[in-house]
Amino acid sequence: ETSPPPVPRVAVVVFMLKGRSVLLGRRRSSVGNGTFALPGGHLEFGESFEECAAREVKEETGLVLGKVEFLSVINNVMMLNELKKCHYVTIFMRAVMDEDSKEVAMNLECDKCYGWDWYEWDQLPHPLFEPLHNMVNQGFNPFPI
Ligand code: 8DG
Ligand code: MG
Ligand code: MG
Repeated sequence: ETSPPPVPRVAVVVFMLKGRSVLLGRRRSSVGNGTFALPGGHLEFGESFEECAAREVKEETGLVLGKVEFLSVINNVMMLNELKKCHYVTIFMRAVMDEDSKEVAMNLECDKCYGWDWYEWDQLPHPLFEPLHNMVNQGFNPFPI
């Protein structure tokens, strides 16, 4: 009954790019269940954005990141239901994979994700996870050129 007051949290998510494709997974979560989202998660105490990006991608997909770059940040407040909101400051990073890399994204957290796959930027699946959907709709493009 006496839940602590809600606070904003920091999340780090990663645009994994390969050719013109991006890595997305269908969420298995009370937040955005069934929607397609980037790999990522909560910033831990003392971590850099780069460290958090590499850790979350490794934990969720097994992929090992090389160079990781900062891309953008959003302040994202989502209604969970009529009474409850969640608030994330989400840091978007980018990691470019070798286009002909044969490395496979494994679904290492089956309880949180239905599986990972590469999707062409021009043919993104839907529904996209709300914060990602909003960025794409505003014309955001994660590719270097
Ligand atoms: P953790 O326990 O591993 O730290 O967390 P997680 O279970 O991996 O958290 P998450 O839900 O995957 O990510 C944390 C929050 O980040 C999520 O609830 C909302 C915010 N977020 C966005 N956009 C995206 C996105 O595209 N993908 C992911 N995974 N999270 C996102 O704002
Ligand atoms: Mg995680
Ligand atoms: Mg996650």
